[in-house]
Amino acid sequence: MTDVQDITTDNMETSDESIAAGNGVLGQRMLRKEDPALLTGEAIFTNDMKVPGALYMAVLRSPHAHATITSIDTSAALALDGVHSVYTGADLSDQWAGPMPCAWPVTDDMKNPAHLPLAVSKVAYVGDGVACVLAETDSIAHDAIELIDVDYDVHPAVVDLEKALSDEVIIHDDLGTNVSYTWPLVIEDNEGDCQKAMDTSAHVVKERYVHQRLIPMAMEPRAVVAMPQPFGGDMTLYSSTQVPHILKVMTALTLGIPEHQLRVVCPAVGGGFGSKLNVYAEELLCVQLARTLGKPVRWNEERSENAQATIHGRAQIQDIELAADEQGKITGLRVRLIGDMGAYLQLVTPGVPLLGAFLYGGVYEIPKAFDFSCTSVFTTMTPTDAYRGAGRPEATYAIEHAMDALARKMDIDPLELRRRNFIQPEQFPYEAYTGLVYDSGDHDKAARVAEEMLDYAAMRTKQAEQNTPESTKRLGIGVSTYFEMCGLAPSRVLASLNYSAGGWESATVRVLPTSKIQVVTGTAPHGQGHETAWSMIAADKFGVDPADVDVLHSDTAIAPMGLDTYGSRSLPVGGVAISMACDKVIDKARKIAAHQMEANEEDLEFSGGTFRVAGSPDKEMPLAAIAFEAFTAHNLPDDLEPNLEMQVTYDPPNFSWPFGTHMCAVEIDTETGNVEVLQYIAVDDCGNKVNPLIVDGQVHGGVVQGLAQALYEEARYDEDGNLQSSTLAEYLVPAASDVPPIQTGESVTPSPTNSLGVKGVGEAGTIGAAPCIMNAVVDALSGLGVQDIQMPASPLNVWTAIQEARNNDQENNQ
Ligand code: MCN
Repeated sequence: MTDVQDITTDNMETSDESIAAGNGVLGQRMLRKEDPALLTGEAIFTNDMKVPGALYMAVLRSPHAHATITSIDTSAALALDGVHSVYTGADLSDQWAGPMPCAWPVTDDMKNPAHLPLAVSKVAYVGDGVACVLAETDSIAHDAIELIDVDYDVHPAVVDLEKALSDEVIIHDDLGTNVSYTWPLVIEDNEGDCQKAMDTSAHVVKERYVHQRLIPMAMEPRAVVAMPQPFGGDMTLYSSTQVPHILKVMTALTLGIPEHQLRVVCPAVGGGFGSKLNVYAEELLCVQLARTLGKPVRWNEERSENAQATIHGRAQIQDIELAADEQGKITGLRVRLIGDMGAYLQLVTPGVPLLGAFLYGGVYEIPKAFDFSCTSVFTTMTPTDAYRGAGRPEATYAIEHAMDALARKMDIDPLELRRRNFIQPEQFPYEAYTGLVYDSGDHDKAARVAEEMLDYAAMRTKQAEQNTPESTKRLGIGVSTYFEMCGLAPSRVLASLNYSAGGWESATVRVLPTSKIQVVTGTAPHGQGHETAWSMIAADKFGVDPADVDVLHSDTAIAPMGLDTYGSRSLPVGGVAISMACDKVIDKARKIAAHQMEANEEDLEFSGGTFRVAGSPDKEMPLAAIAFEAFTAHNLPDDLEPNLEMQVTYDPPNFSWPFGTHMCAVEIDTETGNVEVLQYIAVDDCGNKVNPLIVDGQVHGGVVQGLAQALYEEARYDEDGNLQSSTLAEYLVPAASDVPPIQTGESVTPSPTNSLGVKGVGEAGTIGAAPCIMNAVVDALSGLGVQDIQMPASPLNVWTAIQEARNNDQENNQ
């Protein structure tokens, strides 16, 4: 068990020694290679780039949530000194070969409104782009957009999901409805009748949960530089994106650019959390205007602009019914979801609720009496899309919060209720009620580790003593368990969900003539430490120091094939591809070594970077010598191509299924409503770990984002559709001082579906944390009659819930 806050340089130095020996690199807590440049300000981000002759773009955004543009006068902006040009949506409307891309048309009849990089006749949210200015400097461009005069005919905003469903105000006239789609998860051989379970089971809980909108708030807002290359039609797009490859394909399609003439590069990227898994209007505008003008065009997003113009996450209403027998064994589950798409469909907007659909059963043995459907609607707010976890934190919240409600109803311990329903280790691989197969799991083990770390029984005793009717400091204990679905693959399964891309990843591994190693990956890290982790995988395979491995990524000219980084896929798909490519290189090196040493390939052993002939200790050949032989090609086996380089494209046979248990203790001041998290324990089982230090960091960051949803963050809109939390003064991202100590516990259940035995971890913390904390909050207050609290459990929301419970109590006693 490791306390994240206990990680010292000392224990890393110990690890580094064993890494240097080239043995057992995997599993070491190696410091991240990429961090010195990031921490000392040496790393180059897109907006740091010096681009001589570039024009700066600023975008004029709609101040209205829903309006028809009746006229635009750009003359004053054009007259400003330093302004190069001004474009309205109408000026550019014939420049696009296609609309803004949506890659996930979840149903055949899904409604997708016309969406262009700049609105032409109507705007549908505050922040919708209306016109853009190109100028000599950023500040002139921003001054100029203030001078553009736009007349609007303002229509009512739609910020309430149920009102949106009523179609009282239609946002996109041509669609005739605000409903984008309804998607039911149809369970084949559905023997169990969900309604029958609800009608006949001993216990049924029926709950409504509302996931507030969240703003991803990556540390670096978005930035773009589009640079036409001299002497040719080629274009380089630099973007703070997490999907350079997807961006390249989609930009080529949307702008009609021959794909081979487009290169996408991500300089250092300061976080994304899903918000940079997209193709944005500003990327398309910069490329198109740079093409038209033959000059570089750049754009840098401001923080408040980021809050409005970059996608939001969550924003769902869940109605969940959970039925159980006398013993608490689940007998049926029904979920009705309303998803808020915002004004338009971005890249994967419609698919987000589907990603959760398969996880409403949590880690439990669920009968096929499962009934799910999701209806997604347009509103006049910023489009939503994938935000860390994308659908899976929402699903986990629903089942885990409902399990607590059921435990309260049955008056049994919530951990005990969970145990009665866990899928048992011997049942894996386990075909779930959805037809998907969970690869491996040991839920009781993860729960036991967390239970011991919190000293659950002692904490319950303390709670019973502390939570007297007079107490103003009430203790709450939170439990949540989860199954995650990540590393989304194989590609043909994604096809069955109508997803337009595949789930594979590509890797090239080459041993250079001087025996240094290059790994080329299709993943695109933006904070996950891939340079370190991928170096460790290759170093472990070749028996070298990770410092001798270089990882090349995030440039489509260098890593032409890839599907990038999201969905905690990079290790279980991209990392495994690297491992497989290393094996292929070693196989080739073996042929050269056998040829040179006049031995049989089968007699060669490879360890510590050297091939040895079994039984002849003096006959050996190091990788360095083989690499040079492969380079000179003077004496290679017949039919063997020179050079040591191999490529692999890996399409995994299944998703990867991480799981875990989180527990926490909170103390609530009933007089102020303040929630203090006293202790937080995260046991996240992601199979074998490449680098436990990175894993802890990922879990730590993820937990903070779940805690942020539970206690702090909320994108608030007024009824006219104005975002009221567009600065960091109003949108409460937790500060370091708000973060409790987070302890991570050890549980390792390897995945049987890949050779490294790994599962993803990038979203795990976020998935476990919000239900854990909210369960603790309700646990602390249920003795006062509080049934539930709307997230975020801010002091005001908590205090109000306590007062309401007291008032209800008084009314009932009258
Ligand atoms: N890892 C490991 N052993 C495991 C699992 C993972 O050592 N068993 C390491 C990997 O080698 C990798 C890191 O953990 O270095 C995360 O790997 P993985 O779970 O494959 O996730 P991805 O690299 O695909 O990252 C995506 C994931 C997502 S979906 C979001 S959102 C997210 C996240 O990662 N956004 C982040 N973590 C983030 N971290 C930072 N700093 N910034 C973001 O924007």
